[in-house]
Amino acid sequence: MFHGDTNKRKVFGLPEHATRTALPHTNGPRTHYNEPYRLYNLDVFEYELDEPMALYGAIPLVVSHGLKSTNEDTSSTVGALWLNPSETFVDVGEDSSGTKTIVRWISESGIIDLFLLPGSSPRALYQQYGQLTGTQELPPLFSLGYHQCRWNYKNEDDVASVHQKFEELDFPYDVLWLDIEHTDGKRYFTWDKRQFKHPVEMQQQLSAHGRRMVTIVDPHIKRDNGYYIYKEGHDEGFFLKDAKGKEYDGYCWPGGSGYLDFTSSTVRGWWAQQFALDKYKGSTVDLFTWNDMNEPSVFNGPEVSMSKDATNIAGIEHREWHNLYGQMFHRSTAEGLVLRHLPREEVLELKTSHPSDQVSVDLATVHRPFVLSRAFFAGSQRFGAIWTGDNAAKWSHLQIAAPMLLGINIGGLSFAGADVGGFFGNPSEELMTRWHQAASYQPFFRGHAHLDSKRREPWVFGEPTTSRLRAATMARYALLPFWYTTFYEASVTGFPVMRAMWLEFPQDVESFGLDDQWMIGNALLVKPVVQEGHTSVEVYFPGGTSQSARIMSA
Ligand code: NBV
Repeated sequence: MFHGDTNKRKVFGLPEHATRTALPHTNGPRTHYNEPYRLYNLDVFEYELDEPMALYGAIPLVVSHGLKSTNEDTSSTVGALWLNPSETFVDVGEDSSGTKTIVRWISESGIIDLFLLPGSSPRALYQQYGQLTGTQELPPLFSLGYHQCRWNYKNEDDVASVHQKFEELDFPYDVLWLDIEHTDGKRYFTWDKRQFKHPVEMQQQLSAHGRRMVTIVDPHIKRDNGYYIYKEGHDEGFFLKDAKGKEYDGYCWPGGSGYLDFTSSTVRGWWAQQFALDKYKGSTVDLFTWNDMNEPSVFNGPEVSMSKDATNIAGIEHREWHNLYGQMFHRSTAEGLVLRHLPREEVLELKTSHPSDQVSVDLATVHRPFVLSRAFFAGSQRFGAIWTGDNAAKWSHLQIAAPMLLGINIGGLSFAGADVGGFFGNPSEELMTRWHQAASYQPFFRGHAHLDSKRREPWVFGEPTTSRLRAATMARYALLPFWYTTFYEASVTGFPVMRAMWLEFPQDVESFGLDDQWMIGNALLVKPVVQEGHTSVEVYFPGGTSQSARIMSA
């Protein structure tokens, strides 16, 4: 229960939901949703907006911020972390007198492990939350630039020509991504031998121009004895088991697939070693990783996920740790990208002493990993970036991106973004432009598109769109030192990078509900145009007397 006039106090957090940043109520006099917020990591096909339904990630942190009822000149920020990774429902409402905000938690399993964060300033709250779950990993600088992705860049020629076009147009970008089709039959850590014959040379050509590459590595492992990852994992007994005690067999991209037990530190240590440069054939130090489908997604499983009665090596049911699976996979991958810089003997020494818990801070600072994950839980900020999954090329999806990202940042996970342009469908020139402009002021900045969508690299629409997209990207690059510094601050203090206005202006009641404008760090106020046909926006400037200005945009 959070005390204080509910007209001057709001509740935030509980990502990931496609809803407003200030959480609409799920019961009480101002009910907006008839169901509680659900926290259960799922691969949701074409998700709906304005819904409390579960999405890919779950952070069971609620933050209440508002004016103190005893002294309305001051504010208080308090939080509660319900540390439980099993399926959880959360009701948010208020009492009939409007003086108390009531939050109710129901989890399927686990113990009651509730941490109360007394705040009472936003910064104090994030210091407390950072001590509990860790602060944002400091990303390598390149990963704060623009990323170009598509399902799929088809072959080495395609990669070379996309790269070349960026060069020709003097269009800044840092990373080119390869989706699942680059593999040999969706066997991760392998390459399609016809389309990607020279992976090392391909990466070196990008490296020569200061660019990097990311390849996708999903957690479903093709059950094929000729595939070394499966064979080794199977022989070691590293896979999850079904209720009958047989190796769990789920259906996913490669067909019948096994799922490794990432709750085990031994398995995580083994997985991390797969990223060693001599193990991951065709990889170079400029290759980084994308972890998709790690809710985990199982096409023939309940709600497209893992059966709750599957068990890990320790014999504990999946229902107990479902929301942690993706994070443990993300963690082990990130550790792999650090360990690949160590000589093999040292890695083995680490393995025999303390599997993967021992990645030294120094090493991690020199060779910072970059891993993008779709699933997440409280603490995922320590392992890299996340994105909001399969959105659509619609104005409504551009509009919801900021509220969702602000909510995820309130959950302590700063390095977050939404697919620029929208994953499903085809954006118009105008939508593409507005999306790119907005996303250049959001932490993780990546253009991505579905296999069936039309090509939409920044030059595809022609002028004036190309120049507009380039101008937005240039603005991002001009501010890179500021982004990097703000991320550094987050890595030390835990304070989010993309800030809801109230995080910077905690006494400004008008700003509590705002989620179409935000702060980057404490210095930059952002308000993008996200309405079709609009060329100006009204910006709210906090500071006592309410002020706003209309700003015209190209
Ligand atoms: O790997 C293919 C896609 C990927 O492009 C997308 O970003 C992920 O969210 N992946 C989901 C699987 C298929 C989605 C229909």
